[in-house]
Amino acid sequence: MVNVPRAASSLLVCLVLAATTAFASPFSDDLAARRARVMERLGPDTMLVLMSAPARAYSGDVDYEYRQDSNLYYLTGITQEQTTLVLMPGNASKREVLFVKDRNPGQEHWTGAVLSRDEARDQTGVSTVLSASVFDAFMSRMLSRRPYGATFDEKESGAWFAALGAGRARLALVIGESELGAPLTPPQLFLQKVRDRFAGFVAVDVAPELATLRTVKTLYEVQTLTRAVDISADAQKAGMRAAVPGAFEYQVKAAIEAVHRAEGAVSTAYPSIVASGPNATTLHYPQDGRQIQSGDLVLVDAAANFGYEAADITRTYPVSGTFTPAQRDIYELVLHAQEEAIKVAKPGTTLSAIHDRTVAVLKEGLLTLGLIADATGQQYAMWFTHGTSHFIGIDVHDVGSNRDILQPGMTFTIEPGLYIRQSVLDQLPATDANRQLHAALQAAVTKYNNIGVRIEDSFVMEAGGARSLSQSVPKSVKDVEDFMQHARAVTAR
Ligand SMILES: [Mn+2]
Repeated sequence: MVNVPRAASSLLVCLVLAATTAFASPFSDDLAARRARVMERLGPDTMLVLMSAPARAYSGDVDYEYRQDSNLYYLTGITQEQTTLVLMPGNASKREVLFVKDRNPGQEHWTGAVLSRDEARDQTGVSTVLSASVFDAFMSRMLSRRPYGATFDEKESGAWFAALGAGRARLALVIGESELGAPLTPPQLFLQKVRDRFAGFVAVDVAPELATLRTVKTLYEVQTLTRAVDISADAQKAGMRAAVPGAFEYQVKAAIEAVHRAEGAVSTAYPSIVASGPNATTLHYPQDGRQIQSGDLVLVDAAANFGYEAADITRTYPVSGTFTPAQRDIYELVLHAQEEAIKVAKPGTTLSAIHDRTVAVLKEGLLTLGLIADATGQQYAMWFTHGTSHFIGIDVHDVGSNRDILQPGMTFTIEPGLYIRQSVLDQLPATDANRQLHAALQAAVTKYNNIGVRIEDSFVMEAGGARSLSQSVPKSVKDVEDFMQHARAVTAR
């Protein structure tokens, strides 16, 4: 709705200003606004250098599917390798410079089209696009206060040169943590090189700054994520239809991922989890070869990456159409915990507070079910073994901290779960207190053993509270059972 007049006015601008003007789109407008916010925060003494992710080998000379660095994608939308963005907020007019690899028709015959510099300019809204082959020369000039070409001279880049001369220049990179023994990342290698050769600047890690910006989503991002969640919701329902007794987990997974691709998703947002029966007690169950048995619960944690926004949805459902009483006890407790957590998810609170509320509800319920003997301590953590929430966005576990104050535009999950495994009791350290605990809980653990339930939705924070984007996937006991009974009837025909 908002996009229609913006696109129309961009078209007029392009027609009037002719071919030299980049063709703006709602996406490139949003990218330009993101870069403007970054530059405002960095200030005129800073130069930002953001590098693309390296390609990674899968087997021999075959690479994994390429995945762009999330921060570079956030500011450029470019999904090809050998891309570098340089922002110089102090420059007179050319404050954004993009370096892209050169086109090469011979290579493109093998591996597909590469963006021309004009295409890169149109997609990103960055007006100065140079060849990746001149990046080193450009940086050498800029870091030694010498002009580059006819454009980046004293008049254009004087503020940066002055900052370097005065020793107050800041070179901003995504530096991150560096573990001894771990290979250096491209920005770490770059920093090593320029530190040896040039002076007058300090290196600063820009990751926290970018994280602060990325946690509050733009309208464009929320719209894109909403589409990612819609696709994922359709896929979850396809999975529920496919999960009949006798089907293999991989068949359910295939049904889900077919919907992702058919509706235009780039990929899954993370490896799909289809865990039937006891496999549901493995949080990130990676296999998919078990044949689903009648009476099983199936836990499906699967969602799509659409336009580099990652949805995240989990549902757990009975393949025979009806929860057993024991399955239902656990399911209703997890669902109740999620409902109570959603009530406290308002602007001004934190993911940490949402987790605390979830834990309180789970403790109360676990005590009632006999799965813990004491609700005041940490016994609940035998069965609830992960956090309740994380931010979602370009990364499925997106940037941001559990202590960030939640505000409108933030997107996150609420995903309580319970996983009942006999081995947890059996592995308690052999103390007198634990022997008593084991005896007290054994009957309930026998009753609920091998039941794993997780319920997860994707939310956007709004002024009035958290709004679920994934509510179209059945979730109440009645809705799930209705859907499964109907889905099975349809399949049986
Ligand atoms: Mn999640």
